[in-house]
Amino acid sequence: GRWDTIWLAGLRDTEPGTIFDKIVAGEIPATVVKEDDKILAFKDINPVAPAHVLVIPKVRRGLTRLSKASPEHYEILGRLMVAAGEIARDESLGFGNGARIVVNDGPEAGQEVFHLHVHVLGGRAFSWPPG
Ligand code: IU
Repeated sequence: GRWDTIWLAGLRDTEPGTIFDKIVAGEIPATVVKEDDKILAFKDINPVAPAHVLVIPKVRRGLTRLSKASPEHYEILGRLMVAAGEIARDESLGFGNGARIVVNDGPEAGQEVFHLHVHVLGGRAFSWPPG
């Protein structure tokens, strides 16, 4: 089925897929706000800001976390960042007055889902340094 197709597309991954593969496959519903052939952006199910969108590569291809990135990922990383920037200025999603754009890399940094994702947070002020 479609799940197997997506699983096989990530052949170089040695780690199992995550719930984000099922969101990409449409097997778990998500509020999609942006999509193209390579990336998917959807509202976080447990938002920590009035506007909270996740941007992910549709196929993980080794990017369990950002620190796995290498030059083979230049294109997808560019697409993720451009999409994050477009979302960060989308007033219809509650953005437009500054955003916090975050990648949590690893458990110590709070990463829970091991399929690279960019958090785009907005609709409130953010402190620095982050918690
Ligand atoms: P983290 O950086 O790995 O901690 O971020 C994972 C995010 O994925 C977190 O904000 C969750 O609320 C979010 N999420 C989701 O939107 N839908 C899901 O089904 C699951 C997690 I599981």
